[in-house]
Amino acid sequence: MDCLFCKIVAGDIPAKKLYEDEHLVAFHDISPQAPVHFLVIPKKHIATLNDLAEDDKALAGHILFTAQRLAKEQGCEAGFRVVMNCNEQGGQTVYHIHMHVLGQRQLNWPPG
Ligand code: DGP
Repeated sequence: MDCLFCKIVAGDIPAKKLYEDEHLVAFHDISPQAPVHFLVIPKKHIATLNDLAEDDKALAGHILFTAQRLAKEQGCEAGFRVVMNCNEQGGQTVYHIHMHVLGQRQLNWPPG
């Protein structure tokens, strides 16, 4: 198992977890880009958004609704952003899908 986020799922690498259930884990990003910046990841290893399958529809929805709920819990009523980077040109650096949730500052558009 040579995947950083699989190691976080397994508890082999520590992370500041916000939430965990049978299917996913949410934890604070190690390099926060906003006062609130956490990641929601499936426990199942899926390398990129392109590898998400039809069978993963419920899991994808669960990730999105967990992001929504945790953003509220983190005080992001004024707004927040979710981001999933895909592959090199999309800015992906860890090849285990993750939804970034950023908030508690004004976010601008377009992103870099
Ligand atoms: P991306 O560039 O979309 O693949 O984002 C990967 C994110 O993962 C990046 O914002 C930094 C974060 N990250 C990388 N290594 C670790 C780690 O060991 N622990 C935590 N909590 N976050 C990490």
